[in-house]
Amino acid sequence: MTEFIHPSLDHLNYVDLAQSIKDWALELGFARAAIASIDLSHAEAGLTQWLAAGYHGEMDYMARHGLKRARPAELVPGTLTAVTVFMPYLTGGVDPESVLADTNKAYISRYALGRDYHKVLRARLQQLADKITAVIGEHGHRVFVDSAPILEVELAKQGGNGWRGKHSLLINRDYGSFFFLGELLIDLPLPVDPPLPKEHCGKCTACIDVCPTQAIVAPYTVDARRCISYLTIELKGAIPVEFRSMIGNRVYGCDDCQLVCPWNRFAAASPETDFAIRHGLDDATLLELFAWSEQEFTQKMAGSPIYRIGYAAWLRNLAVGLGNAKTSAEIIQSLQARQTSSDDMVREHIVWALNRHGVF
Ligand code: B12
Ligand code: SF4
Ligand code: SF4
Repeated sequence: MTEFIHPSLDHLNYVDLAQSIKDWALELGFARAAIASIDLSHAEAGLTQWLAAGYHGEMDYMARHGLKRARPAELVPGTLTAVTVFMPYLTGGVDPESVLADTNKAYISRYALGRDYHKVLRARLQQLADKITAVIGEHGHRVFVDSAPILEVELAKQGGNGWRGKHSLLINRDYGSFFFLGELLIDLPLPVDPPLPKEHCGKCTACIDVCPTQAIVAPYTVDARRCISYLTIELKGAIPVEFRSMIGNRVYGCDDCQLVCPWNRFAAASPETDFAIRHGLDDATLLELFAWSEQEFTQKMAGSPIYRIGYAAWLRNLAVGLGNAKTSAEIIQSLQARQTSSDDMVREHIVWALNRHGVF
């Protein structure tokens, strides 16, 4: 590894610095790091069309920054390049397919079984920025992890960390797609890595075909309003009735388009202890989670990405799952026990679920 101290940025050997940054990123636990050009002008038309079609639904923040999302230098003045990284999150646990197949179980997206990734990735990227500062001195930079303002997949693709699958997510030959992306926008003219010469989806359309709600409306284009991830995580109010039966037992996010992808067949487990499964969330039953009090939810989900949706949306999602489960006296009783819930939105989902079990 190249380690060096330069007294002034003018004399930097940027090629060595870029290599060192990538080495440090791997030492900090990222699986891959690349330097990406911040010219995303090719993505502007796609972004504009996506927003114009209303595919962002109620995610107003997606439209708020307009084309700045494709123009990092307008978002953070002085930005010249982006360090783009990813970190895998699978940590083993029960086979996802068996959980999806059991209507009594609650399927929670595999990224949300452990500690909130925003905190984990942001802290590591900040450590990377601090390391660069320690070596070259003060410089302009800003860390991004899943924040709405920038097109993260486009940046990762641009730096050659993978290609965009037809489900719209980034895929890497060696790691599949079960990873989080993060970036460091930086004011250094680092030599950029090229995008991959080609993508590797070929004629496959498995992700489009498997999507329970037909949310992938065209290759590379997701209508968020139909996506179970949006319906169970981003949407604050009632889940439109037309989607409830299609959601099945997916109570927080959805992984179907990634589970079916051939590139994920050999996805390796993440060594990150922060992503270790908490509270048996990989294999919990709908009934046990539905029985949690608000206090239990708050205590158990503290530090988890699930905390963000709040108790009402949690019960809403579980009620939909229970409505889709095989009818049993236990399920009907537990739904009835919560019918006095103070939240109108939750109550309406419970009534829907009871109706599905023939209770009117
Ligand atoms: C909003 C958002 C969502 C929305 C919308 C998803 C979407 N596909 O746009 C919802 C809530 C549905 C969602 C769901 C999920 N998300 Co999300 N999401 C984001 C977020 C914040 C912004 C994405 C965005 O800008 N969308 C808007 C559209 C315009 O962007 P786009 O898809 O890149 O659109 C381009 C293409 O459509 C392209 N295009 C249009 N037509 C054509 C045609 C061709 C031929 C080509 C090549 C391209 C093309 O042009 C557009 C502009 O570049 C990013 C983080 C970030 N800041 O980037 C995470 C992010 C994309 N999500 C992530 C994850 C993990 C998920 C889920 C897997 C979570 C889950 N398990 O439930 C699901 C997967 C659903 C899916 N198939 O996309 C990860 C993906 C990691 C990876 N491997 O790529 C990200 C990067 C977060 C992170 N930091 O790790 N997400
Ligand atoms: S996450 Fe689920 S609902 Fe969303 S696009 Fe993928 S398969 Fe469809
Ligand atoms: S399932 Fe097939 S089309 Fe979809 S991302 Fe994977 S390889 Fe590409």
